[in-house]
Amino acid sequence: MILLSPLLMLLLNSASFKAAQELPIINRGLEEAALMMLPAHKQSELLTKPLPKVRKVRKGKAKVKANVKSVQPTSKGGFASSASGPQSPLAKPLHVAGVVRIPSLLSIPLADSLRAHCLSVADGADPDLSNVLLTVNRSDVRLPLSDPSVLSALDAVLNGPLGDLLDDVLTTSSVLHELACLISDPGSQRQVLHPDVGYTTDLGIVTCFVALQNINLNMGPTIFLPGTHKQGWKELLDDEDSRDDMITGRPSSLSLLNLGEVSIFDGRILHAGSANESEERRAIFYFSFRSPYFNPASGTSQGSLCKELREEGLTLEEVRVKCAIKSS
Ligand SMILES: O=C(O)CCC(=O)C(=O)O
Repeated sequence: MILLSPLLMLLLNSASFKAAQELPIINRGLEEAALMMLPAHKQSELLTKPLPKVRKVRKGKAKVKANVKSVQPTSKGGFASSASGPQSPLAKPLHVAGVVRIPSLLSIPLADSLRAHCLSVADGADPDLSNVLLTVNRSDVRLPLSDPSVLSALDAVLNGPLGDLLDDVLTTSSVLHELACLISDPGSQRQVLHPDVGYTTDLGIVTCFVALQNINLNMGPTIFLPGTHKQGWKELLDDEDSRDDMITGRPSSLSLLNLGEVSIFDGRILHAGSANESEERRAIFYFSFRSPYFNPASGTSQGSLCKELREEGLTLEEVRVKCAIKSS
């Protein structure tokens, strides 16, 4: 083991050292941003798909079992319900684009109280931080499943259109993979485009980003390249000869969200957090679930989940039950 002097440790942890280390990523992020400003590049806002009125209300375990049985892996890059077809109107848009948005999912009081909790954890003593791409003015704080604000928020968002979507595309026996809050402070730089998982033929991980305040253009909205969860796009991104043309030619969507809105994405899609050029902190509460059939490809990181929850391996249905009990 190499023993580093306290002075060297201080230097390695200092913001200026980190900034120097991160410079190549920052520079590439700036190049990508410039490519997206070219007239040939089409950028738009990530839009919501109109949802049909109300679908049937979740009714206990009978429906849960039926869902688990009906969902089978396909060889076309997703999971599909075999017997009755997908129940959620968002299953197909997620399969096609790799990202969808749901408006007004979390009420303003729940979102406000969750934001206050997340910021107090982040600013408190010894937050449980995980690795994030570009750490200067940006942090990823793992959250336990214990605070009433976290339980109530999850209870609200997992019962409704988002819960239906997860049931359909991953099944109720999918496993909690991440539970955290991403905070990007004023001055945080644009990340480079990346997927969260190495490519697999079938959908493995679905991540949900819940906006804990409005996220407008200068607050660093997440940028998605719809359709790039399919095979081949990551290779084009990794190839210096093809990556610039790919970025210019592929339309991008900006996840401009209102407080309580959610973007939901396939872990394979190319995306990046953009620079926060505002004076406000941007906090995103997020969680992901992984399919029980998921077999991670190389390049898949562990995911941002605290140790206790990783060991517990809670399923979607178990998370629902836990949140319903504790938040009632
Ligand atoms: O900050 C964001 O909007 C996205 C963050 C992200 O994709 C990451 O840290 O891997």
